[in-house]
Amino acid sequence: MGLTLAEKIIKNHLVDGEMVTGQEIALRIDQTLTQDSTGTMAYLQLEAMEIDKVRTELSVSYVDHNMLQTGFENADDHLYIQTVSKKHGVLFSKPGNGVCHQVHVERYGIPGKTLLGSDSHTPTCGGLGMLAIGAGGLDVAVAMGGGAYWLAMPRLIRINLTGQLKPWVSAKDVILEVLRRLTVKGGVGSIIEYSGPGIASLTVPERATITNMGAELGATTSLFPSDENTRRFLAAQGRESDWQELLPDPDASYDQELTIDLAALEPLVAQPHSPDRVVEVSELGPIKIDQVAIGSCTNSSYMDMMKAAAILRGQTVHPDVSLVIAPGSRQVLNMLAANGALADMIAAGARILESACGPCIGMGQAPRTNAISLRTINRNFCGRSGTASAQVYLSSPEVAAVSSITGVLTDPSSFGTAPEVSLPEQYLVNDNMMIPPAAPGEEVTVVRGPNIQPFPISQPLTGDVTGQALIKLEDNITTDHIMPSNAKLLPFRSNVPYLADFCLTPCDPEFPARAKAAGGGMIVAGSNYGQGSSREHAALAPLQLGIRAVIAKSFARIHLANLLNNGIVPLTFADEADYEKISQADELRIADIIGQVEGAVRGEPVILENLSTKEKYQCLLPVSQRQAEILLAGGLLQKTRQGI
Ligand code: MIC
Ligand code: SF4
Repeated sequence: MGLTLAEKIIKNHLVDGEMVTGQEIALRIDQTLTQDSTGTMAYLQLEAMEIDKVRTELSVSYVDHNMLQTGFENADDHLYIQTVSKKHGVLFSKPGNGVCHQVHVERYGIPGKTLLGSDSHTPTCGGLGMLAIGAGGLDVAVAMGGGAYWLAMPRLIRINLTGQLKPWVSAKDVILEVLRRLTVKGGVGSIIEYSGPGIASLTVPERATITNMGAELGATTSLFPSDENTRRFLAAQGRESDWQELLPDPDASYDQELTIDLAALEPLVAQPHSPDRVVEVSELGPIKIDQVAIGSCTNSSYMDMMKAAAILRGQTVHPDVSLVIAPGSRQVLNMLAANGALADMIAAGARILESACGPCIGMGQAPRTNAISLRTINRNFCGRSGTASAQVYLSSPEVAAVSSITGVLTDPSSFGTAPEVSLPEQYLVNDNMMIPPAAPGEEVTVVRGPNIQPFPISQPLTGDVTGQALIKLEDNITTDHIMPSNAKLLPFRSNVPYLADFCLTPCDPEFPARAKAAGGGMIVAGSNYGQGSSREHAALAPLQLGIRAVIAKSFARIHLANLLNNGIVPLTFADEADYEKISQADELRIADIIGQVEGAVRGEPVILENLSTKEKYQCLLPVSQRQAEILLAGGLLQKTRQGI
């Protein structure tokens, strides 16, 4: 039988295991990327593992998240990352050069290669036919050191695209439709491959919008074939030599298939506070809007920006709307400046932000109390904008730009002729904000500011694991709940002790104090616990507070790996009904952790005792021998130090 696209790339990079769904496989990683908000931790871990020089084909370190320099912290971290990158052989992208995923698609992604990034939206490069996976910083640090990346062989989902998008409907609507159908849990444990006649009409930047938001489906990654459109894009970036054709075999088989008729799609919008609460714009009607934000790694390409500029040309932003625009990269910004499109945006009354994540991660532009904010970003989790009471809607740049003029949520098809923007023949290439690593023999001093504090390292697990159920949480808790990120907290990503005082506070402001008073304990959660970001801080902050185990109905992939990598026991209920039987403050015990983890490797259940109710629950810990050793050692760093 033929191979799917993902299977072809996996087969070429397989260093251990077999391509059997659910079995652990190890992949050779060709490229890595880090960004600053997860990067400081990744490089501290790289240093702790005593890795001298990276052993990948290419490792790039971006600064794009922690860009507001309201104190010394972010600037200190930038300098740490720049110097540590230089020392260890990592290419450094200066602040202002752009959002990591946008720049990586433009300048470095290569069809058929593997990319591991310390950011959940790393699959953006899947738009180029690259197997691009998001992971925690520690996994990326291991990959930088030449180590393989381990994961359970995903299921394969094929999304067959037919037809062609109507005017005013764009790539964002395609992925919002997928989210509407599959939900934020629908991609967990899966790789999504796009195919069918419809893909011929989608350029690489449009495909990248779609693969980017595969992260919101919980997918391991998403992929488009590498075809003539890919060649054209790479040629326009002056990188045609990076192109190779890469298509699935015609007789490849998939675990699940669905078809989307592009011609049948209408402009869509995701309602607060989840990216899968998708409805047609026309269904919601003219909701009054306070803020519009166009940008983020989902929708900040040159083509997206040109569409927004064309809509804004000769218009005026509604008096009650604040329109903020963050072009995704310096390449995009420079091209908009050169061709006059930037002037059209400015003339219409847009507030132009630097090329960075910005509002997407609450780094500035927090909207007013109770605001309605319409954004082209990928996540509308509660509080992520920096304003707890704000209601964030997600849409395409077309819907966002038109609505910024009308002042209300507007189906753009009522706005006249849709702008036609095609892929440029030639992008403006200027890599002078990329700082190369040190030449052989060149001395580099790594500069560490006072904001960099030691991070917690878990101890080997022995005896019984005991503790109170410190909090009981519902389904779909995001990493933005576990470790909130905004302009006030992001500067402390290299200071876990400080961050820990904010852990889970959106769910319960008393949680950190309670955890500290109890000397640590356990977390009980619903399904899809830890969806969203790759931030390892969502494991490190609980670790700092003494959390020893998380018992959930199910976990999101990256967060599960982050818990294991940090020696926190992640259990799922064998019978979800047992979730109801645990109350906050119940005393819990996992007796004989070593014996039970070893049993789990053989497929035996782990018994969780509720000492308060005298009940026992069967739980699952789906770990391989390798993962069991990591967990028992107290995490991957400990295990790596012991030498695996
Ligand atoms: C996000 O979009 O949530 C982030 C901020 O890019 C995160 C990384 C982080 O928390 O630093 C992600 O997606 O992994
Ligand atoms: Fe940055 Fe937002 Fe993309 Fe995360 S989702 S990388 S914060 S632009």
